[in-house]
Formats: sequence, C-alpha cells, structure tokens
Amino acid sequence: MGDNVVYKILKDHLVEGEIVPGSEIGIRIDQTLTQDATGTMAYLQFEAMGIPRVRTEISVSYVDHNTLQTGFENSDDHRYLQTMNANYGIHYSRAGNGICHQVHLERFGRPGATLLGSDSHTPTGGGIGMIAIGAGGLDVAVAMGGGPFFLACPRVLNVRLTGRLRPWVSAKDIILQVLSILTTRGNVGTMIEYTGPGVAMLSVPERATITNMGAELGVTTSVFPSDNLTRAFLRAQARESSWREILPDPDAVYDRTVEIDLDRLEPMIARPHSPDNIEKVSALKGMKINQVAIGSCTNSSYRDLATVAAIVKGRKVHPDVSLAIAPGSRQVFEMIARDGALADMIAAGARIMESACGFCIGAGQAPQTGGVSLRTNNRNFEGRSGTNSAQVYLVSPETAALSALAGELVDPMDVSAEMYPAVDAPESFIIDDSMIIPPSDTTAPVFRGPNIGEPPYTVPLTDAINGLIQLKVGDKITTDHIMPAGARLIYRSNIPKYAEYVFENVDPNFSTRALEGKAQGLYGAILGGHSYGQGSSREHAAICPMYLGVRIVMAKSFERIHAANLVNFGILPLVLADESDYELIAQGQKFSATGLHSRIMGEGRIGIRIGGKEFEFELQATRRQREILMDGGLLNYTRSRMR
Ligand code: MIC
Ligand code: SF4
Repeated sequence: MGDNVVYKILKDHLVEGEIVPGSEIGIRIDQTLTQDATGTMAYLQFEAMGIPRVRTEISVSYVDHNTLQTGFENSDDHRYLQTMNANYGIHYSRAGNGICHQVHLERFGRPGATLLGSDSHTPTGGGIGMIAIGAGGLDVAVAMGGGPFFLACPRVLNVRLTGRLRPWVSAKDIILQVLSILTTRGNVGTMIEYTGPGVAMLSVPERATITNMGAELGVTTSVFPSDNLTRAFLRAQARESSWREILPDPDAVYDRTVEIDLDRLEPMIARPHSPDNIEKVSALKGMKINQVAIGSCTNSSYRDLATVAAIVKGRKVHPDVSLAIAPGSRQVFEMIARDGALADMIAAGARIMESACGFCIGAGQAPQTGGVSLRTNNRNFEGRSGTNSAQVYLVSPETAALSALAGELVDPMDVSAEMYPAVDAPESFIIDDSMIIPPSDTTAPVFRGPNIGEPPYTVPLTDAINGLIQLKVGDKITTDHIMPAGARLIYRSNIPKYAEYVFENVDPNFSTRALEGKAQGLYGAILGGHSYGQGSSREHAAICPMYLGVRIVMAKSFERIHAANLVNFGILPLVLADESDYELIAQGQKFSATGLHSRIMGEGRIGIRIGGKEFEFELQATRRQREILMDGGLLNYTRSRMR
C-alpha cells in the first residue's frame, strides 16, 4: 500500500505516536509564523517560558493585521515585536511587507516541511507542498521552543481534479465548489490532498488560494503535491535549491475521494453569512452592488492582481461602486507597479490599499448600512466587515473586477472567452528582503509600551465546582462572535481591556455579568450548538472568557483550533452526550459537580447537575490534554515540565 503526500510528510516528522487515523501524534515543527494580532500574546508567553532562543529552522513574525495605527497601541505592539524578536532569534517582517501567508509562501515555504502558524489560514502553505497548520499562539510558542505539536492523526480526503478550467473560471471557484460539497461542518480531524490531472494547470499561488480556504472547511490542513510547477515557482523566487519532488505513490490510498470536473465548473459565489452558502454566479447575476474589495491572503498574488488590472484597463469603475484593492505583499505591489498594472487600476478608479489584511479583518472599508459587498477574501461572517447589516459575498478576482465596472454582479461566462486575460506565471519575481529584519546576535532591551500587558495566568480547576450558565448561543458561533476584531483589534495585547468586548455583538452585557459571577466565586459556563468556535485561530476567544471566569464550554460540537485553545487556557470543552439536552439547559441556570479531577483524568463521561437535573458530557481530550487541564493550562504545564 503506497503513501499519500500527507502521510509521507507526517512520517518524516513523527516524534510521538503512530500513523493511525484518530490517534494522537506529535510532530516536529520546522518553521513557525505569527502575525501581530496573535503574535504579541504568543511572544509574551514565549518569554514567560524562559527559553533564550527559538529552536526551529526558521521562525518569522509578521506585521499585517494591525497596521492602521490610529492610536499609539499598534505602534507599541510593532516595536515590542521587533525588539523582542531580535533577541530571541526570530525574523521580523515589517508592516508594509505584506500578509504573512503570501510572504511566507514567496520567501520561506519549502516542500516537505512542517509549518505551524498562529493564524487559521496558515494552510496557505499547502500550496507549495508543505504541511502547514494553524494553531493558537501558545501552541506556536511551544513549537518555537522545540516542542512537538500534537494533533489527531488525520484521515486523508482526496480531492481529485480532472479536466481543465475554462477561461473566466479560476482557483477560487474550485474551492467554493469544494465548500459547497463538504460544507464548514463535520471535517474536523481530516486533511485534504489535491490530486489528478487538473493539478498540473494550477500555479503555486492558485493552489494556495485553494489550501487557504480549506480553513473554512474546518480541516486541519490541505496540501498539493510538489511537482515541476512548484519548482518553477521556487526558481522564480530564486529559491530553487529548496525544491524537492513530493508526489503520492501510484497506489496511494485515501479515506475518501471527491472528484471535481474542472471542464464543467462555473464561476461560484458564497452568499451571506457563511463561506459554505454557495450558489452559481449565474443564479444571482444582475444583483446591485455597492462595494468591491480585492485582496486578502486568499486572492492577492501577482497572478490575481495582474488579471484584475487587465480586466479594468482602459475602463472605469461604476459610479455607485467603491473598488478597494490591497496587494498581498510588497513583492506583488512592486511587480504591478513596475509593469504598469498598478497604473491601469488607478486610472480605472480603484482605491489602492496597503499590503495588509485591512478590509478582510474589518480594519477599514466597512460597507454602507445594508450595503452589498463583493470580496475576494475567505470569510463573510456577519459583522466581520465592520457593518453588521452588510451583505458580504465571496467571489473570484475575475468576477469581482467585472462586477466593479458594471455596478452589478456579472457572470464572467457571459463575457467572451477571447476577452479572458490569461496571465502567465512570471519567470522571475522582484526579490528584495530588506523589510525582513534578521535576528540579532546580541540582546538589547525589549520595548514595552502601556498597551503590552502580562500574559494572564490560570489556576487549576477545583475538584468541586459551582457556577452559572452565563450564556446560551446557537450553531456556528465563530471566534469573531466571541472576540470581535475590527476596531477592537488594538487591544490584543491587553487582556483586561479586550475582555470587555467578549460576545459584544451577541450579548453586550455578557462581560459585566460574567465578571460579577467571578467576583462571587462562581465558575462561568457557555452553552453552544454545533461547530462552536469556527473561524479564526485567535486564542483570545479562550483567554478573554477565561479572564472573565468562564471555565466550561458545553456544545454539540467544537472546531479543532478553538477546542485546543480552550484546553490550553484551562477551560473544559464538554460535548453534550445527548444533543437533545441542549433544549433542556437554559441561560442563567446554576450548575455544580463534585469529584471533577478523577473524571477529567478518567475515560468516562462527566456528569454535571444543571438546574437540579443531572446531564452527561464527553470530554473529547487526549491524555496529554487532560494533564494540561489538571495543571490549569498549557503555560503552567510547560513550565512545570521544564523545571
Ligand atoms: C482571521 O482571518 O480571522 C484572522 C484575523 O487572521 C485570524 C487571526 C486573528 O484573529 O488574529 C485567523 O484567521 O486566525
Ligand atoms: Fe489577514 Fe484576512 Fe488572511 Fe486573516 S483571512 S490572515 S485577516 S488577510
């Protein structure tokens, strides 16, 4: 029985466990990345571990999320990161150098390596044939210290691409089609591997668009083989020596295969407010739009922006539409500036944004009230754009550009195939790494402005607990619901302040109520439905509730990264043994349990009395995670083991 690409790379990095789907494995991590919004907390925690220098092949710290600097907070964070990184052996990519995933793909990604990043779109790296996984900042800090990363050995799902994409249909349409088949639910514990003849027509940045949005499926990561096109991309980045071929064995086996016929694929669109709410563009064409935003780590490569420029060249953006374009990296920005594509966009009336996350995270470009926005990014969760009533749709750069000119949703298939501006992959990219500052050999004082707080500590759970169900919510609660980004992002390194905004858009009184409970010595609990914690990897969605006294989250099911983050901060993720119990538990009810410690360490169910009635829960945690919970979180656990 031959191996697939996923198992080949995992076997190369295995330090604990066996390749048996579902069992826990530990893998060595070659590279790490952080971005500023999750990075400050990750590095504060790394400092708290007391390790003098990172022990990875390379660790890079990017500044791309909080770049607006409307007050001192962001600048303080940047300065902290730069000075801290220099001391600890970490490369620092300055604000303006681009979005972490795009820059990492261009300058550091390497086929066959493992990458752990404190951002849920780290799987973008799968486009270059690496196993790239998103995790909480604390997990990344442990990996920087040389510790293995623990995960459930995945099942491998084969997405086989056959045929050829027609003009006007592109990588974004492939992943939207995959989302329509697999949806955002039920894919935990799976990795996707792309195979089949269709792979050969996708360049590395196009593959990266597909692996990037694998995050929306809830899979651990997605990966493409490393073939001659991977080699050509690395050559164009002057990094050919990093290339190695990694193909599945001819008799490789997969747990399941889904086939997509590219010949028949059409332009696709995700409707509000979920990336798996998929429709064909043709079904919605003619819809009036107010805004188009092109960029983000999903679709901001040279190929994407050169295509957009060619479409808008010599034409004008519709007067009712605001078109914003954010190049993914400084390399992309400089390439389009030098070859004239940028001038074509400016002449058409586009608003050119900094090379950063920007609109994607609600930092600027909030649509008008009730506005319809077409975007090329990966998430259209309610309110994420900064306007709660906005209707955000996700589309390809081709669909976005054509629609910006028309003022309404255009089906690209209505435009003649001859008009399609097929952009060739460049033979060489402009290479200038001067905005990536290498670490220093000496140490210097670390800058800590008033926005830089201490990482919060947790205490172990007591054996007998009493508390209150502080909030009951429904299905598909995202980490954006739990911990809003946008204007609140500036408080990422200031936990007491950021905690004031927990569930802000769901229940504005939540944080005050939870803190009052905590002051009375009560544990807080949250009750959720399916896929609790989907979306962003932000560990603040665990740290801040923990700060407010939340020590239990009960749900019908959890997403992987968030469940791990809860454990890392000493919060019990409990799955309802009987889903129908959800209806019987109400917000405001009291709960209690005794003998909790032996039940955390045992294998059986955990019983909790809620509102006078006994309910049963499964603690879906590995042995190691149970020990972490007993220690009150990963930081305590790591420090006690290092001593
Ligand atoms: C996102 O796309 O939601 C973010 C912002 O990049 C997050 C990280 C964060 O919240 O800082 C992610 O995807 O993990
Ligand atoms: Fe940045 Fe958006 Fe990508 Fe998150 S999804 S890393 S906010 S561009």
